[in-house]
Amino acid sequence: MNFPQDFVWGVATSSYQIEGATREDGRGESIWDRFSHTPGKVMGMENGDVACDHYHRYEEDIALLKQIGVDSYRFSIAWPRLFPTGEGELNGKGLDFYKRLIEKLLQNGIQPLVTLYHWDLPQKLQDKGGWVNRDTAYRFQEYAATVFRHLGDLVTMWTTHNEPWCASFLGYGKGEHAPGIQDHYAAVQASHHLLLSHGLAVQAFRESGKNGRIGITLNLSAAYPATDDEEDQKAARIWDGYFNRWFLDPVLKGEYPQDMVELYSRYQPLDFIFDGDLETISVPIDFLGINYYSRSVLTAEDPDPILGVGHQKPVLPTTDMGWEVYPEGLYDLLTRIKREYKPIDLYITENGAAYPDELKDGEVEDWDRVDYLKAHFEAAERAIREGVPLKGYYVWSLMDNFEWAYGYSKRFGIVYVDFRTQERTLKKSGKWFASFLANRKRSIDGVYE
Ligand code: IFM
Repeated sequence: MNFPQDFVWGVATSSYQIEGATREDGRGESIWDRFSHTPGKVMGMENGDVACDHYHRYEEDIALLKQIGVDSYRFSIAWPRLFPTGEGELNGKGLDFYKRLIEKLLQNGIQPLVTLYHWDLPQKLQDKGGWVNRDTAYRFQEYAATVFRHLGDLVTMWTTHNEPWCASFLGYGKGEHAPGIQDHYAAVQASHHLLLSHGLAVQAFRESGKNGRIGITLNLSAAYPATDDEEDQKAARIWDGYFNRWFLDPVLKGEYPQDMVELYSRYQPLDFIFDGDLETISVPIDFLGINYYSRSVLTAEDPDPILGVGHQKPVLPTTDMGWEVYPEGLYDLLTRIKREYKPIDLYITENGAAYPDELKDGEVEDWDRVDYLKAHFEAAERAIREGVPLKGYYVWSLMDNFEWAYGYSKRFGIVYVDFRTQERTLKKSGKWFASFLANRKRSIDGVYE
């Protein structure tokens, strides 16, 4: 594979999924602490109290990053570590942890890509309505401005939010994620406030005067109709509106997709969208982060009550999440964004797969993950050859971790974690990625020429 010389390769994680130490050094409660400690919400009643104990083992984890040979590491900051109640006085000890982490990364020549929000909202803000409350967007802006002030000389790549679709529709609509609310209208409202807070944070970044680039990470799916039938095509269009365009359009075009506005307004008026909000949401960003895992195939059969669309059952091989392996979808998605939206640098901020890995005789033979990654790398390379401005690629995830409502039952890492001992073992996929990066480095350095 032939990627541009300045292409950025990395791996990604998030705070609640790996850090643990949820009650240490003044960290406040987050909605995921509350949710995971509520019976029936997470498989096996598991939680992130200890997770990968990264809070204490970050140096060991940076050594792993170094061993793999990545250029960059994407991680998130836990808002309640900095502001235990979401606002007010800064908790210096929380900030110090991220300073130590970032300094160590830089000493090792690894560039941090920092996500400001990967779902761990301070519980105290949820008590006031969370993302359904417009005020949360302004609290986020203050939190973001503080982070830029203190870390903005060390970090040059930022994303405001990770996957606002999950934070809103899984958290407030389906209730499968924290805070566990099941109300479609609340989810639409939450999505708007998340997007608004994104724009406000971008403004705060520009006002901070710090050098660097800022964007947002969206989880996007390639949506296809199950057949050529007009009704299936309509279903695919609606799903695309719900999952992709509802987030892409306001950020990149400054408008919500009209078909979805009409659909959602049938239930209740969208009167929480104020004049000027869309200008804020669409303030120019420097790049768009895309998380891609699988495709969605839509039918008019067996429709859900809100969108009126049904999903075709997987017909292709699936990962342990039940998600179809479909690298072509990544190519389709990247080329479609280039075609339909204004030119913008793209990064794949997450891509990877869960498989039921086993550690045997010190090895994890996860060849299915190697195949998955290789096929997706190839799809990305094809898109670049066709002119897509893709600038980097982050594998999800550095290590096995707390997979939200699935607890520790799904392993996404290229590093295996024994959650009883916290021992880390580089899987075959980690070794494959390391040699992919080493070969690339050798060829860039001209060793093969
Ligand atoms: O683990 C998650 C991550 O937190 C967000 N994107 C999808 C991953 C796999 O489900």
